[in-house]
Amino acid sequence: MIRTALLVFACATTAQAQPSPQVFASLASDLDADGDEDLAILSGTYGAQLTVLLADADGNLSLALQTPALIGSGGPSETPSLSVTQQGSLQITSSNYGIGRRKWEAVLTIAFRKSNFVLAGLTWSEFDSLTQDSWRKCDINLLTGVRITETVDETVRQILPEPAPQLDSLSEESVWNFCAP
Ligand SMILES: [Ca+2]
Repeated sequence: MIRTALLVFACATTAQAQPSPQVFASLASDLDADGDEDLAILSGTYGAQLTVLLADADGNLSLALQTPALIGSGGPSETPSLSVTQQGSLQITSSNYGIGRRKWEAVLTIAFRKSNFVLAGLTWSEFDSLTQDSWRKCDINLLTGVRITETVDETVRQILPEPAPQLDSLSEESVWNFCAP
């Protein structure tokens, strides 16, 4: 069932206009902790968007989430990836070490809370390859609101007022803004 769904999804996305969206990664795991294996797909062109299909007890998959692009799809040889944490949350990792001066890597942690998928955590690191000591790191727990940013000069701990945002309300820009200076 999951393999068939992935093939149908891949054919549907590659049939669209140029530049063709592609499937960057897919992963089968129980994402809503009901005991049935679900399917997550990361796809897009310049940005990676997340699709989640949840399985019922008979193994039938239904669309539970389809986000806008949440994060850049990175350098040409750096494919965004999906993984699952020990707690069962989904993680999207994307990076750009290949193009331009600004190098970056981001990890988005997505949790299932109160029947919704939310952005629960975000880590971001970046540096300018032509400027010494220009690195900057950001680590946010969006369930608690704690944001820690680090540079060569300082570490700053803040509390953000917003709760964990639902994923379909986000964009690449709004995800970045959580970590913006
Ligand atoms: Ca499940």
